[in-house]
Amino acid sequence: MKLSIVLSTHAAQFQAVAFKGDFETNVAKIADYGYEGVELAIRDPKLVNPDELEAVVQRHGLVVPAIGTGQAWGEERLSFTSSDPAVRRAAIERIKSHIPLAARFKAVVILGLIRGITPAGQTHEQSMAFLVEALQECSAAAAPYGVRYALEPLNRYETDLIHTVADGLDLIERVGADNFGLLLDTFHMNIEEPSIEESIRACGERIFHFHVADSNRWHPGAGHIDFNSILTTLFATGYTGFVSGEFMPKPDADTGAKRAIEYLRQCQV
Ligand code: LER
Ligand code: MN
Repeated sequence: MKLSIVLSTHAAQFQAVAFKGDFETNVAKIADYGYEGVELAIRDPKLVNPDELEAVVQRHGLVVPAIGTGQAWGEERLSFTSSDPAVRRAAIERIKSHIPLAARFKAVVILGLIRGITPAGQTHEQSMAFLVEALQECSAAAAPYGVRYALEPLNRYETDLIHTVADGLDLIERVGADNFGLLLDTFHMNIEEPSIEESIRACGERIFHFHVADSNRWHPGAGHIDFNSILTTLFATGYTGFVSGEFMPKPDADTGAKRAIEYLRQCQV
């Protein structure tokens, strides 16, 4: 099992990012704890120096399996489903601007809250139409570079759009692009899926990335999710990607990161 953990390149408000602050210090710690990868949360690729980023990550022997984009919603309210065409355009351009960095790292680009939330006065149907259109444009732009997008079903308290694998599979059907799939996150699945294992099997080859947090969004092992069963099911689909820790810095970031790897390494998968 290849393990990574989420790290923000800049200070972020998102609570479930364990590591915030000095980038290289955190990369060094993550490598030291035994992780093989670091998932980077990047609000805007313009704000990072790709050569420096690559040098730091390589210096510590890590790879970048995925790039998170949600801070563009969290800090700037960019969204694929805004009723304002200028905001939708900015969101699409922002997401396309991740392509060169993702190609360099062979990383999947994560689409979480950039999908937005249906604004007052707009129908769900209209939001879905905007979403499909945006995803088709982004997927077509990324395909020549071998870059893939993974949309993450999120729980009902974060958005009204795409809560489950079933919703995600319908969306995949509508988007119709081979480089568009899903990111499954055990925290959200525990809230929304009737059976986490059944949904993993249903998603199969369209699982492009995988987040782990326990039921309370602490590190795996701190709640009641059955990771032995879930990870066994995940790898039985033929999944060869990373299992990436995205959990709250509880009791603190370092302890959470150490406990997560210790717990996941002893899972029988
Ligand atoms: C991001 O990966 C995530 O899981 C969401 O909860 C962000 O809002
Ligand atoms: Mn997640």
